[in-house]
Amino acid sequence: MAGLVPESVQKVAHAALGSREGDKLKDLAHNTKDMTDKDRLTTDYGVKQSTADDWLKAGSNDKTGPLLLEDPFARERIMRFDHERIPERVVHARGAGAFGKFRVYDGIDEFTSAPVLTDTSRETPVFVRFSTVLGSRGSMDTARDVRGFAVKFYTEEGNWDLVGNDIPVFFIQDAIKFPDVIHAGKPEPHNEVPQAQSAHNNFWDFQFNHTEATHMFMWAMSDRAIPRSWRMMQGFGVNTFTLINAKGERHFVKFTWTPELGVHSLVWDEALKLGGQDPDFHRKDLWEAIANGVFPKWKFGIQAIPEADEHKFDFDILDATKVWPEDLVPTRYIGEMELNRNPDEFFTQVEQIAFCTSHIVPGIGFSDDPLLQGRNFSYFDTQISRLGVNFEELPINRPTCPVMNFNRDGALRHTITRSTVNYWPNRFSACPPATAAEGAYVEYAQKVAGIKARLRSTKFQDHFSQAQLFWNSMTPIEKHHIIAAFAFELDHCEDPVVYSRMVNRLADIDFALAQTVAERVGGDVPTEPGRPNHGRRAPALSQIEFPGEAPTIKSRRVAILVADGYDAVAYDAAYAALSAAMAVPLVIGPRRSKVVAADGKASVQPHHHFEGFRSTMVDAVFIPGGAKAVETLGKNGRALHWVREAFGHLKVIGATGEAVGLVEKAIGLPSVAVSASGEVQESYGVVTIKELRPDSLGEAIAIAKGATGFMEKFFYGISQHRCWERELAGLNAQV
Ligand code: HDE
Repeated sequence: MAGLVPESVQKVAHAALGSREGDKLKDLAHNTKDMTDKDRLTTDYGVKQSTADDWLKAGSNDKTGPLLLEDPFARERIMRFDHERIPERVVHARGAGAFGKFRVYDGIDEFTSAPVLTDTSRETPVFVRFSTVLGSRGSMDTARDVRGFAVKFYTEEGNWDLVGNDIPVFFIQDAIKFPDVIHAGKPEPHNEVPQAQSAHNNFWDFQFNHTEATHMFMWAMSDRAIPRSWRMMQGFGVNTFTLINAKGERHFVKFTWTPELGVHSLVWDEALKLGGQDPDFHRKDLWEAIANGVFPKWKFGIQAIPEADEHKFDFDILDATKVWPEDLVPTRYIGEMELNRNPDEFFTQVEQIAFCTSHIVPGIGFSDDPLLQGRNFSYFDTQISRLGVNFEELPINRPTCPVMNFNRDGALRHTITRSTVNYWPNRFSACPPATAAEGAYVEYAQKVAGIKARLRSTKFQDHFSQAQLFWNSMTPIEKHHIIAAFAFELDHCEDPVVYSRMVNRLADIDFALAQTVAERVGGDVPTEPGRPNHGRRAPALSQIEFPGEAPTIKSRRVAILVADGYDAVAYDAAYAALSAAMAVPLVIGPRRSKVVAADGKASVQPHHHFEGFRSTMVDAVFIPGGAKAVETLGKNGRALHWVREAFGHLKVIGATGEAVGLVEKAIGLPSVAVSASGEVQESYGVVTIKELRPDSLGEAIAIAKGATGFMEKFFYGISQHRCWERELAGLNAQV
């Protein structure tokens, strides 16, 4: 039955079944049922039900009569419904995820004995969940927030959970502070306001009171906190882990994911609007890309430091508020992850997946990072209150390798272990511990010495150097965004103590930053720097300067605006070229019913109309000419707003023929040179031409800098994500 079982899901599932990637799918198949028209409605205990509509009553055809409590069908339905919810995650409640596979292409035997990182012939199934941190389960996807990036590798040696974020550092150094930082960020206790926002008194009060948070809040005010897509974010393990090789040597490591599509963000105004216009923007984006076969990919990288070099840096390498700058410890990319299958059911897969940082496999170890060690306790503990003590038995969580032990009972245990003994040692030698040769996890024999005290080593005390390094490494446009973010956030703090102190804190990072923000939010404008800026930079921290992959417009949404009388030739040419480049053309018209072209023959049924779908939901806009169409669009306030808003959000706009005048009218800026000349013209990301004909396209559209053709220039602009020159020139209309 078409539509009953999601088709996209099934296609990839079947393709994967013969591979190691398919091991998890095969495993899940034991618990997966397809609902079909052959099924008949039953109770949970298997008895067929004659109706789903009427509760058993004592009445007659003239009189309905009271409901009978005896009705087991009705009671089961209501009781099951009453208990449908489980506690949402105490943080990272809002999220979604997908299945995929991981493969290492540059095995790192010199660092680890873990086959998942050494065996290049292996494919490891994964499930990844992305999330925001502060909002509750129904909150908007585009809030300014850190994004979770949690990966469960179903390895042949057991599950490895790498529970990371899209920002490489964290607010606090010691896990004991976690309840404080989260309480301060979540809605305030007296009125449960605001939802999914850091823009409030308590959040910034905490930041001021914890100088260790300085580096992290700079990242949180940067564009990293408003990603365009989960597919366009980096992921970081944040904590320092260790790798142990076959010779028993240990390295400290940090793990990184880098997306194939580049690292890109929304602009703030857009993020705010999307929160209302499409609160599911990110989860739909991931679903749509996978359903369309444009599978998101990330390269997997490691930074490694030999154990002997632990103390050679001017920061503590176990401090989660510090990055390991790439000029000191370069990232080596060794593997790739692809997400290629949407979940079958949200609750049983995305909501019930349970990550534990304590889940590692032989060859991988922890470090004495005081945040990581606390996390290792917390995640396991929280799953017990969310899902119960048998959470590892849930289909999405259970490993694909054998599991056998003497853990027993507890709520909702459902593995039936046949044995007369449930302890070790036992007279049958049943289920003995494994030897190292059999693959047992053997702890690294780490020397431990010291006093028992509540301490933090001296190097943990430097809270500003890397905050300055981050600020110094930003491009002018990124700095501009950070200033605007502080101005927004502190404007939402009503308590003058909070915003004036914070403004002064900014002077510890950069004097000009502090002055500009103080002027905007009303704190006392600092008269001198809090501390000197060391002036060092690390360009890889900038997402604009970050070395990108080959430019691509794969999976980018491009709106084509039409009305009756549109130029069908230009439309067809653009639509075909966009589809060939694996972009997603979306036709937007004044209505969703048929729109007829200028030649009176061609027609199109728009995907959406101007009111229903907004410019915030696309990456670029194309408008084919056609005198009548352009006249109609020019009289439609919402259509004009579409163009003006897309321009304000720095999106590339392509227009041909009469549509060039429409763009001119909408943006009304003489400094953007717009003309419908025979030649291709480009001005601040507005690409125009008099006539777009298929023969002006050439065979394949090369997406490269310096391209000259109309479509080439338009595509290159889209591949660059946004036209930053427009913002730098102060041309983005405040929409
Ligand atoms: Fe978490 N974190 N965290 N966290 N975290 C949770 O576990 C915690 C931290 C991260 O998609 C909880 O299953 C402590 C850093 C992600 O299911 C909880 C500390 C990083 C997710 C918890 C941290 C993260 C969580 C709540 C300070 C980046 C979502 C629900 C020591 C490396 C995983 C749950 C998912 C979830 C505790 C700090 C990432 C309460 C105590 C640093 C991506 O156990």
